[in-house]
Amino acid sequence: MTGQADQMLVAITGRFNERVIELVKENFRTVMFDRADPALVTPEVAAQVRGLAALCPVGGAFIDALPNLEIVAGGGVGYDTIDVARCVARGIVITNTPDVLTDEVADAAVGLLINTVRELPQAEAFLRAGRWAQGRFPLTRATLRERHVGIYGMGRIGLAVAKRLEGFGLRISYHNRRPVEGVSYGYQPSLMALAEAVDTLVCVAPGGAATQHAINADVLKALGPDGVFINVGRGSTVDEAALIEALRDGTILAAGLDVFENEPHVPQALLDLPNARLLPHIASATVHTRRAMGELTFGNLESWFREGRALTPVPETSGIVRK
Ligand code: NAP
Ligand code: 8YV
Repeated sequence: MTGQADQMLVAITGRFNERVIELVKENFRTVMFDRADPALVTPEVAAQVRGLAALCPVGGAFIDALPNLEIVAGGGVGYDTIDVARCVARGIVITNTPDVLTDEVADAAVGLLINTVRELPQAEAFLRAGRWAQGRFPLTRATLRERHVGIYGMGRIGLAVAKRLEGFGLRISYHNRRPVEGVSYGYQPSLMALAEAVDTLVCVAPGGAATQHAINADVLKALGPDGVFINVGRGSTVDEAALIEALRDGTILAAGLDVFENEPHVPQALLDLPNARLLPHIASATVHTRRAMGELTFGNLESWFREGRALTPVPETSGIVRK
């Protein structure tokens, strides 16, 4: 970086991507925080921080503790855990990591769907427990055949999931706030209408106030007793208590979840359910893709301070330019 970088600090909050930490430390004067807690920021540091690599949730109080902050570079594509309203009000640009993780997350969504419907993890556990010699693994009740899949959030990842499932010969419909141009899958004007039309719901919608608990008891009931629910979007989008009830009483058949309301805490009631396949938020978690995400997170900081523009600003802050 140029001389101006010597006058400033880039803060890193959280640790979830080592590649970001490595690149930011190599290129900027850096200050690290285990969490985005304003009580950890001294006045001297606060005055110098102009960039932030957000590798954990960042609330408005932390943003307001940094009066000269210009950019918050988020480490993932979802940015529901960054206080967007505060950043917009302060003229701070937020960036995320679109595209570089799309295929990885779509692969994981399809894998989770197959595991949920075909019970492959249970079949492996049966074999490993030495039960095969005593008899065959029972036939699974569910099949992917003839399923109608509804995608809630037909964006970059939703489209990649749809393309994969189309290759499996499955019928696809979707719901977004607006129909996607040039997409031939059936559009439903509401999430409820989508749930009524399909038997398999894949959530790839962003978290945040607009989608909070959108997948509720009524939506789950509409999927029916052969219904399967897959979530690789955000845990906040689901009423988890309603989902537990629906899985417990057979309102739906099964669920596959990579995301939860209160991560990393997963309710015991979900852990106890045999018809729930549960993953610890790993849909993008390969060395290859986390490296690409890390390089884009850093690339945004580098481009902002070197060129005066971010590479991938989120839509809410795309009009903000460096003064
Ligand atoms: P994207 O391209 O922005 O797609 C999001 C889609 O959701 C858009 O089509 C959008 O369409 C729709 N949407 C947004 N708000 C909505 C609402 N209130 N009601 C209905 N539809 C809505 O984003 P992406 O790259 O595909 O990523 C999607 C999400 O996946 C991320 O935000 C993140 O939460 C999650 N994710 C999870 C993992 C994981 O590890 N599990 C990894 C990556 C991403 P409209 O604007 O037309 O409504
Ligand atoms: C990350 C994700 O694991 O990009 C996203 O939105 O959910 C995942 O790729 C997450 O951001 C890490 O906190």
